[in-house]
Amino acid sequence: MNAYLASVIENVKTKHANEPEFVQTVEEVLTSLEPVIDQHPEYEKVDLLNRMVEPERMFTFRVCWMADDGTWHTNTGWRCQFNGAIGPYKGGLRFQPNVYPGIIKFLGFEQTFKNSLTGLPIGGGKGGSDFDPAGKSDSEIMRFCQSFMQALYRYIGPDVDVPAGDMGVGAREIGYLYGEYRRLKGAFENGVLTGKGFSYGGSRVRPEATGYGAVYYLENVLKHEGESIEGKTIACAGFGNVTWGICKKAAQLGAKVVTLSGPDGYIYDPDGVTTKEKIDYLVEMRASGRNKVKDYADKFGVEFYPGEKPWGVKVDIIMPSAMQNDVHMEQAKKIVESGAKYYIEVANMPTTNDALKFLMEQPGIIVAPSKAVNAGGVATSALEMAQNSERLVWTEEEVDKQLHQIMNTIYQMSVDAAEKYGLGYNLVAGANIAGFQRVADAMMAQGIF
Ligand code: 2IT
Repeated sequence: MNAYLASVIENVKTKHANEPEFVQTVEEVLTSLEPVIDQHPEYEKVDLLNRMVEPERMFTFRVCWMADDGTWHTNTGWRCQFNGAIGPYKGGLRFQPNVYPGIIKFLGFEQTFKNSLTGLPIGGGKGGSDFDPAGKSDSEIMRFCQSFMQALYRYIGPDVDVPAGDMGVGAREIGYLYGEYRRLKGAFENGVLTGKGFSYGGSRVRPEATGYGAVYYLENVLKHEGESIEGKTIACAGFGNVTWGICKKAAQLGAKVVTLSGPDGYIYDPDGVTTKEKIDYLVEMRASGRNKVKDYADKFGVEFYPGEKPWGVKVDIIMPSAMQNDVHMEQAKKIVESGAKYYIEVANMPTTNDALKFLMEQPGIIVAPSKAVNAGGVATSALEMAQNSERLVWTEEEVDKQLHQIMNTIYQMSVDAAEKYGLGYNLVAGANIAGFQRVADAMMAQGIF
């Protein structure tokens, strides 16, 4: 391997030994940049890569909140402003008990490349808390969000850093967060957050955008193989906002999602999650806070497999859309045995590096990376920012059209970037290279700091 690249990866491994998820994403991304670094000695000359793997800044703050029974609780909050070279920091907030700096940094690093790929002016950021929303009442969630924003508001702003949702943070939480921001600032600066409700500046199609974008990207991959999405079966994971959007768009286009998963196992619905009743039920399941996919099996009388993952079920397309490191080597082997031809990552870093490499080596499988496939979410967030700053509202058709175009462009840019560097049809390396190029150009132009 290129000696400079190897030394940067080594630095990160040493410095972040207690943050394996961050090491994992840095290793995955930097490895695929090898031909670029080989051909561009100017990056090594100014040690660009060690700057790229170091967040510009990161805040840690205390978040205290009162439970309904009057007891007080203390959590930790974080916001990582990873890279602002091409625009205000942009990225979601994740509320989940396993959140710690390693998760926030991995997500912030991925976000930097993903946001660059959208072609829109957004830098990379991420934040969250180790707060567990499961089983919390609506008033507990509101008090937590208000307290979180009391700490966060001084670091963000429409031209500074624009958070959004991620796991555990949906439209309800964004509403409470924005209400507190508005109260503190005494101004209607709604461009400070995206994923807002439509009544106070949210964008049409933002709720569906990640899932729709993933399907638009998938259509490009299928077209390359001379295939169409109609009649295809899809295995998804999770049952949150992203999976919901995939089910909805796939159903519109005549395909069907046949698996969903949760922490309790997975369900197999041979008819597909295709009717309005089934698709709407996903929203209800998520809102219930129970976090159990078995509810779907109980309601619609389909098979539930406790404690298992859906990888290995016979389908045409695999879309891991739940969370990081959902697919390890063991699941990757099952996927290969199942004969699926398309492995389309959707969640952030859903595949371990060894499993990803293994899948990419299989001649019969086409692999697409999440930072391209799920970029429609944040791209539509950027469209929300544009509408907020222009003080106007675009129609559903307008937003959807732009989202569709952006996804087509992301796909094409990835294809072209890999080809330019002699890597053939490699969507994974192509996305990393294309995402890197724009941030690198901007950093080089702005001088060293
Ligand atoms: O992972 C992601 O891209 C998000 N959670 C959405 C970020 C955003 O700012 O819309």
